[in-house]
Amino acid sequence: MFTFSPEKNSLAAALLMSMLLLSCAGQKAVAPAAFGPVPTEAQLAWQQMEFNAFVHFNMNTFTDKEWGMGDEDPALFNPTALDCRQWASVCKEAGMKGIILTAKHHDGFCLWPSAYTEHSVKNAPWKGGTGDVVKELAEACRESGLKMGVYLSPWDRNHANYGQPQYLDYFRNQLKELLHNYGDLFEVWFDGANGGTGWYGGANENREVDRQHYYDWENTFPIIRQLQPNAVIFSDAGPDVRWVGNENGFAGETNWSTLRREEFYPGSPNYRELTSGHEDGTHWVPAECDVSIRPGWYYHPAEDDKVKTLPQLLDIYYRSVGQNGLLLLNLPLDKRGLVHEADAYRLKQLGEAIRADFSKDLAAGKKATASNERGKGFKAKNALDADPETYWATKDGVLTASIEIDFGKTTNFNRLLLQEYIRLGQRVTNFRSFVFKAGNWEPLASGTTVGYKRILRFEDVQADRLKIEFDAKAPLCISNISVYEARQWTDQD
Ligand code: FUL
Repeated sequence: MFTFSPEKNSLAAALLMSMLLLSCAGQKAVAPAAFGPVPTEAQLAWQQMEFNAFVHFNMNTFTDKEWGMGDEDPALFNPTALDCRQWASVCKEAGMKGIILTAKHHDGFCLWPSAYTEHSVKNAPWKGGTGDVVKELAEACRESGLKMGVYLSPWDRNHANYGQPQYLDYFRNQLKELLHNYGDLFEVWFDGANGGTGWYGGANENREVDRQHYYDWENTFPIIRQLQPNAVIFSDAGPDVRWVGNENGFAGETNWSTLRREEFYPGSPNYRELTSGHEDGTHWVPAECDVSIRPGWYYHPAEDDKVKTLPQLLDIYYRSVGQNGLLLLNLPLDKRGLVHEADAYRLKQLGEAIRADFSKDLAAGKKATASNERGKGFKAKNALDADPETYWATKDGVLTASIEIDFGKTTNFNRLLLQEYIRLGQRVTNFRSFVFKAGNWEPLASGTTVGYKRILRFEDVQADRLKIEFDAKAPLCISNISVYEARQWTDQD
């Protein structure tokens, strides 16, 4: 039976109160609401790959051309030592995470034995017509833990029906073969070069197409969604991943992953806007920066001494991955069907340099204080842990805030790496960094957008405190701030 006792009751009240206080102290603040367009899981996984290989290997390799007319004899395709495992191992050593192969370029020659054309490896002397490069690459990628993607040129200078509606059935049938028969693909790549002169089954004429409407993309994309739901679709206009608007591998210093997507189509004339995206973009369409390790996309013996230098490649890395883009670095395979020794050597150097420069984060776990914190679960220290899923966030309405990092000792560094928690959208419009010297905060480096990743390069600086101020369009969500001491690399390294 319950009897009233004043002592017992006040004890219970005190207990209840302390439990309440404890649970309040332990309660995580509410996460910021998503802002604007946000990435899908497939787009996020793609962005986190950061650095992939493009492989141009096809009929052009054997004719020493960049674009074939479509009348090339399949008998010309005869690699003497094709080895997809060699490609995969070179790519792995370079730190790449996936390989996209030109399964069919503009000349229409197919690297797989398509049932819909005679213009393929099945009529080549290579392996007596039983070879399938796409299959061999799929196996090599699977073995080495790389992901695979395919480039299927919409423009086909071999096909008699190109330019007519019937060609679309052919194109979609080929797409289905690629999507069906080779396991998981991470990306499907559609080129913006479309229409013009070609062999076209012997017609040898000029065939212009209405780039915006001819391909009826709205009815092609669902085939990919259905057969490869985890793949992203690339073209000038996305829908998932956009071309960066140049073939130098450079994203804009201001680079929004958002785009007014409806204003573009593959081959649209306003492509220069793709370099920076649109701050007021309606869709999440991050930039992919494609560039070749040599002047050409295809292998030409005359370019054996024109492989980009290590400093050039590192510059490309900083202007793509370091500017909120993904780097798609092209390897023109040689007539043997191998990555040429000169390219393989440079890629090994590149992988070593990137690994060495980003091996030791000098800000990791250091003391961080922020001018504003949203509350428990969103503290400044989250930006200095190694966990990409935790982030420092500010309160609703706080759009400018700073974070101070105390290294605890004088530290030499020359790189600053910033990342936003992009699952909730892209928010930062400007940032400024400072180091504390002789009693003053001296300006260091500044920039505009951050997005998934932004890396700033500057001369060596020695400091024991670093401060970064951000302006954003919505509460800040900064998942990572890192500081590194990178080397000056040369080709001799
Ligand atoms: C261009 C093509 O015309 C080139 O041949 C190459 O494939 C490059 C990646 O895209 O638009």
